[in-house]
Amino acid sequence: IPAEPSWIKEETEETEEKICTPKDLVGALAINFDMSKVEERYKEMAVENQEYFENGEHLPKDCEVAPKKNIAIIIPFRDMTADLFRTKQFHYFLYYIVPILHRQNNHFAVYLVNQANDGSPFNRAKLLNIGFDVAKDDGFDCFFFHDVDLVPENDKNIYECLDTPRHYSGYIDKFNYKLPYNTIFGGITAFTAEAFEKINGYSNEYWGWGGEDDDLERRTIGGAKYKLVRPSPQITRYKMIKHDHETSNKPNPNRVKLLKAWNKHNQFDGLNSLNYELIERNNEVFYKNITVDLKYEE
Ligand code: UDH
Ligand code: NGS
Repeated sequence: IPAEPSWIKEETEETEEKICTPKDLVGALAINFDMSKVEERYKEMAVENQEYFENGEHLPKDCEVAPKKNIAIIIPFRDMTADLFRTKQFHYFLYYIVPILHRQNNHFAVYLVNQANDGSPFNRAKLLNIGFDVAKDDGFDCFFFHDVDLVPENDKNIYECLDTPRHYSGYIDKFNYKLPYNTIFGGITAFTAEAFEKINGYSNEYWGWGGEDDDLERRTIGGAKYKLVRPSPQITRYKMIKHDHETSNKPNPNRVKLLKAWNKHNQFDGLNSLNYELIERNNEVFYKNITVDLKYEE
């Protein structure tokens, strides 16, 4: 049996009184992505925030974290761009999210789950299942499945898990802060471990762009009968870092067929069929860096 992580403490009467609460939230934030300034800004953020981190985890001070507030932010990732544009997006993401979540004052870690460059198509959903698997093993109990290019515009957009899973990124500048369609479930979702296991996680079978998020919606709403819940449209707004769609992530020609048959494979395709190889794992100051082989078979 692995040793309990040091931040898991027994509940006592004293700790109940010292539950962590957000500190100094400011509301709406000015977000802008000037790509020529990203590394400079990232360094500024690093100097100001590194003291709050240990082993790639943010630890709140002088309080106890409530259950479902040990938050793992799982980012599906592969950067095959010549100018390392996805990596720059990730640095902007950290530049904005770290101070926001520091003020929200919880225990959190960002997991950057890298798909090894072995010629396989990108598989966002499988990377997210793997991030869940690793982070749950590390003791986290609240999971944000989070695209790298979305940044909250308001720090009152509280990152936490309720019993019902929630779609966080319904209101994005790119879509004029309107839902492009009612059942959209892409971008960012938040699940407790119980809820994610109940739906068997994502399908592992979506190789290439599209459909895996709609499949997750079918499992969550159609299969497990959760209500489709989104936090406040006024507060939960996101800015997307603009970019071209990468040629290395072509639309998946099988996605519509797979999606139509979602309830024929959800029972045996997901967390319970997840196979992968962990190639490398390092704790950086602000995140946990994981590289995995997805075992792609043509
Ligand atoms: N991602 C990578 N590398 C890739 C592709 C995707 O890291 O090569 C990650 C990244 O976290 C990104 C997420 O997967 O935020 C989703 O990628 P996406 O390209 O599906 O979505 P995004 O919102 O772009 O970045 C939407 C482009 C619309 C393309 C329409 C195709 N018909
Ligand atoms: C749907 C895709 C989703 C995608 C959404 C928004 O059509 O995966 O568009 O895409 N579903 C299928 O292809 C079956 S976006 O405009 O953000 O690129 O998330």
